[in-house]
Amino acid sequence: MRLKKIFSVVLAAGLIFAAAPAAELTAVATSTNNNTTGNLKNATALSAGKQVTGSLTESAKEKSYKFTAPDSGFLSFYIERTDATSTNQPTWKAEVFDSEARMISSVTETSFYTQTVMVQKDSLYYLRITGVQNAVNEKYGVTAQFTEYEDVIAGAGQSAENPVKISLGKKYVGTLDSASDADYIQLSSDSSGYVKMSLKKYVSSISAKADWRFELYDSEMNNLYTLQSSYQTDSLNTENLYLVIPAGQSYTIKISGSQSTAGLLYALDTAFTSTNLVETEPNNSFANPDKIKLKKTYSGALAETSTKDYFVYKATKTAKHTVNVTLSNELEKGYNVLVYDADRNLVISKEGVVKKGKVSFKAKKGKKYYVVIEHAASGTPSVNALYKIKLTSK
Ligand SMILES: [Ca+2]
Ligand SMILES: [Ca+2]
Repeated sequence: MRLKKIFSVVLAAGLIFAAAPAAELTAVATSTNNNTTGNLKNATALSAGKQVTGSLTESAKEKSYKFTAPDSGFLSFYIERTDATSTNQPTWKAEVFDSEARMISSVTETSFYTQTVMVQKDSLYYLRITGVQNAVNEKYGVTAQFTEYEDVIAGAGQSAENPVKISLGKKYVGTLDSASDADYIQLSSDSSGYVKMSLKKYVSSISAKADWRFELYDSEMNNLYTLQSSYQTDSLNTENLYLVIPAGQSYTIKISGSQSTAGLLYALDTAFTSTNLVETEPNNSFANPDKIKLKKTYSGALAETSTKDYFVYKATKTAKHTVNVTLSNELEKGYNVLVYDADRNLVISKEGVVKKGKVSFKAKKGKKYYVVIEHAASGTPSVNALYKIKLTSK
């Protein structure tokens, strides 16, 4: 029942977004007018899902409503003409304000949803209805459409310096208010492991194309990778993005969009798997390799930039050794696996491992060997995989 409700609300909102002229959806970030001293102060309280009817007159040209979120979730208002016998084509303007009377959105139509906003528990929102055309004495109905969601990414004033902190393993829903809006989301973990992320449209049946830009940064805001979801094979989903994280490190996700994504809900999922043996970036050259031991499995991921991972092994015996590499999912181009000796001479390499591969070499006891994982030479660097390496010997 609840799922059905979520679906219908979001679907209807999405259809309105798709159909309405773009200019009407432009969000206005701030308003210098202090609207709380005007009509908003006397706003009528709305309860979720319960329609309230009203009409405007010559003397009362606008009416205001307010809604207090009972929980975190997403909110839009629905306004419709309720007098079926009227032959007029009334149009109303509906403006949504936050508790500080800053305008969030403005839509002008006959029957319509306002732009969806993500809301936190106990936050207050105002709706102001003004007549635009043929609206005098026309009856309308107004409904606060509120859908609870346990983990909503909301909050004004997000920036790289002030990101929203999220917990790994939970699903989050967010939205970009306008073409210039961006969400900054910070994640970290007390234990080492890897994160499998996905960014999707929350309701994939909405036909509007999502072209979010997904960027991942380390704690010093070095860009690790950037994905434009519309360039992915499945343009509605950005899946299997892996990030290997050592304990205590934090990372920032930036989600930005365009006019077409304004008001669309996105779902961000960050599944976390705890594992002790992970690479530690930066490990991008012979100067800073990760030490590895025989018969242990290490997890790593390649970013778009800083594209190599170096590991070093000191042979415990003279024998044939094998580097086994397994990718979490099959890639088109894959990764190269290279082995160098202590003098940095290439010993052996295997190019373009797309799912599983291995290289063997003869190691001498006490000597150092480097194992390097890099993107296959040609094509777009693929960041949609986790790799595991394990060194074995005869
Ligand atoms: Ca790496
Ligand atoms: Ca690296």
